[in-house]
Amino acid sequence: PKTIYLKDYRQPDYWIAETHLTFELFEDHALVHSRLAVQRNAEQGKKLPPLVLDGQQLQLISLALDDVELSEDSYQLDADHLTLHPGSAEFELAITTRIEPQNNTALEGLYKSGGMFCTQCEAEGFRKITYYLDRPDVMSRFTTTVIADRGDYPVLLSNGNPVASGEHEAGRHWATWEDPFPKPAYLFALVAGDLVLIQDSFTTMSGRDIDLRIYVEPENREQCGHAMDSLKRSMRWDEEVYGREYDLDIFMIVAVNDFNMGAMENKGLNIFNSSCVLAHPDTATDLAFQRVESVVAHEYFHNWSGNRVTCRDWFQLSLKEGFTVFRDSQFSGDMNSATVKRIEDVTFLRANQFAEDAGPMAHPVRPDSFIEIANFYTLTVYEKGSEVVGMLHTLCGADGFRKGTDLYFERHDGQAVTCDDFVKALEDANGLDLTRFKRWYSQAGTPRLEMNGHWDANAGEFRLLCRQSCPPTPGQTDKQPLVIPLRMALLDSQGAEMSLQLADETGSRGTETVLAITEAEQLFVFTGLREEPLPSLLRGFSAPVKMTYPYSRDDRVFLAKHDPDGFNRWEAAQALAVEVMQGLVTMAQAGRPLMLDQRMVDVYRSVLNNPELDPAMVAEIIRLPSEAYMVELAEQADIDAIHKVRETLRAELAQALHDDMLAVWQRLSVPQPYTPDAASVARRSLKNTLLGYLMLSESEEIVAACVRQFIEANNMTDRQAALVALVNSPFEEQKQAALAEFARQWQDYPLVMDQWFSVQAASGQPGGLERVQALMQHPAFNLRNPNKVRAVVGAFANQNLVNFHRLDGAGYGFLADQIITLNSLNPQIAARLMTPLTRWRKYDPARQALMQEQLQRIMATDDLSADVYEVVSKSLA
Ligand code: BAL
Ligand code: ZN
Repeated sequence: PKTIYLKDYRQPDYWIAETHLTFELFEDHALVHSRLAVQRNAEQGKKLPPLVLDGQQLQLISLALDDVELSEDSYQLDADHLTLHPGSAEFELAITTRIEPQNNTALEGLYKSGGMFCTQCEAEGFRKITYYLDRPDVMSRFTTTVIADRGDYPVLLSNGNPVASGEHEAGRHWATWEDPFPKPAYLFALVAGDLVLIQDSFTTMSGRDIDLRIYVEPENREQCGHAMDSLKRSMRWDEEVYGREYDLDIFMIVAVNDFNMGAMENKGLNIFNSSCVLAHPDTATDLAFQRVESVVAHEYFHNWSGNRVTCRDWFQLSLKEGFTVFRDSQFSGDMNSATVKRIEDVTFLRANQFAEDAGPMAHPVRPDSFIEIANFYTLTVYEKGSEVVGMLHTLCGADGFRKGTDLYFERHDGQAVTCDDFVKALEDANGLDLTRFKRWYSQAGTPRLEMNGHWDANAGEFRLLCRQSCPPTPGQTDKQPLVIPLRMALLDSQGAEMSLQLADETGSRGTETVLAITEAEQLFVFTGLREEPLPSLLRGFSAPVKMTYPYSRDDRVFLAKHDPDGFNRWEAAQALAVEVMQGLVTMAQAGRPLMLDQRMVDVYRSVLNNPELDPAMVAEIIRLPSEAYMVELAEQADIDAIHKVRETLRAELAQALHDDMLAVWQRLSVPQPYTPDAASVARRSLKNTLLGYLMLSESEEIVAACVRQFIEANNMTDRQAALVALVNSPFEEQKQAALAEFARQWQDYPLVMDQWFSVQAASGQPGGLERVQALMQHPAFNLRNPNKVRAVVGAFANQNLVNFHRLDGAGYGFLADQIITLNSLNPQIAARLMTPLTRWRKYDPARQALMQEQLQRIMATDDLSADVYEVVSKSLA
């Protein structure tokens, strides 16, 4: 496989002004007729170069240039391209290809999911439909006609507005769609199926009525209300916060069961993994509801940040993804609790993206090279990309950021642009120079920010010394200083924020400020202080860095109780827990008894008994750092010790805080009618977090209450939380009864069964691998369905660390087996499953050797896909 470099980017030789597609869909094949209006790209010179179209796994049926059929000796075909030699600068190309959607298990291009036809073209799926210039800078006006059997496929959809439809002979019918907005092929979509429609409408800020439609299989009709509501709120929010109005007359979402990603923002026709659309209180947890809300918002927001303004090339993927993740995070924060949302995002980033940034697949937010672009839909491009946009928002301020995005959308509407263009718009709108800041786009690795403070009582000065560095990453050894926005305050001995006056400035900065750290080493001197302050640093996690400051444990306790900033109160409690757990890991490794630091009990008790705190915040604060995060923080991770320490600490906390936890839990457990509002979600979150702790007491009353909650719950959040608690308990009889009852009740609901699978696959109870192997034999399991693979294999390898990393290496062998099988079925999913094996350097020599052995076994597999090859070869490099 070939490496593609950003530095080699050049404009295409030809443009495609218009694309007319006709799909004839049959059960055993599809015919795709395309008519392309092609023009020479004048900027590339006058000479006529060959036209090289992308195409893979296609059978070429016919090819005509300006209505003249081309003979086989006038063009060249290879596995990836069709090359022909135009005689003029402007011409029409007519191509017919034959494909077999029913055999497409990779779920890229046109494929069948259950009884419906659907597409996934990002990044490079369109070339599996027809020969085309399949690159995001080629934007074309599409007209699409779909022809299929009316009985089996009454609904025929594509991008844009419906313009005509009719009947053909033999029970077939057709529909034509016209998309007035030029778009790259990756935004093309088609759906044909027997679907029901949930319809609503939205009046835009300029008074246009938009027809909103969600299409699902008939049995899911009742599960679309939340997605529709989320869509309408997203549309309003984008108008209010970004001034962005929807453009077509119709906006459609289709739910599909077999889908590699969460969802796809095709113009006017979003195609969703059903897990990101369907939500009903009986079948979906609060977490699932939140995911639906954020994914619906994300895909909708892409209409501007992605579709109206798209990417010049795939190296710029974060231009649309980082920005859109930032926008959906802002939206979720506005809809719920902004602080809790930030805590969730930071927790996820630190446990997962930081690990990616420290591993063999580390790459900049704007990668320099790739072998397979599908491998770069990563946490770095998405989540770190969003952090980079968030820092720009911090540096410009909310108003300045809005001015910048207004300019960006105005300047680049209808264009395919770069991350530099995005930053330039922010610079121009705000009169800023962000040259140094842009290193965030080109430099991989998680920066370290070492902070130190010095109090000069005589001068009333507090000196804050910042030192930044960044560890080497593959292909990048020399790192440059970045611009790091540090949101901070200084607290007095009562926890109140002090007035901030920098020695080299005249005006005061109020009581909270953002320091721009731009140098490898930088000193900030705060003056006019009447007492020694305790700094509250990196509030809201204002930069994606690993920050250290020599806080004592007592400092952390103080901050956890008194910092006026909610995020940093949580952060202090987390940091305290991390420090305590790291200490306990050392004790466990030395075979010493594990002694609990009473200060943790003290913090948790004060939080539990603080009636002012949002219950969702309490739940976040008393949740111990995950095993994955502890692994990420460790130089060499001892997963057995980490697991033991975390479980022991949870049990000790449950015991020490039993009465407090029980009192709060009982108060929250009073039966109430189900409501989905944020306050109720917060209460359920805390109640179920406490149930998890209380179950550790192994008291029969609690177990009985847990079983009761499982049986009597009026919503899936409570039912599933009870199931999780039982599955992770030693109460075998109750556990098996609950699992059997759950499966009996929900066997016909694939998404609910996904939960049933993942609860078991992720359980750290002994025998995890055998459990997972048995689950794969269950009739509801299907290796061809990505959701099932994620629920069983993914949950086991990513969340069940203690079982996955068992010392005999059987967990690694199992994962490698699945990757090898999936390599030929669905390379994208196979490559995604590689992640846990890429982290082999984190573990002890024995495990390292076992993981490498499996990587080598994968590497030696015949017909390795480019997707898997890239990850495995980089992991072994
Ligand atoms: N563009 C791929 C799916 C998403 O990020 O929205
Ligand atoms: Zn996206």
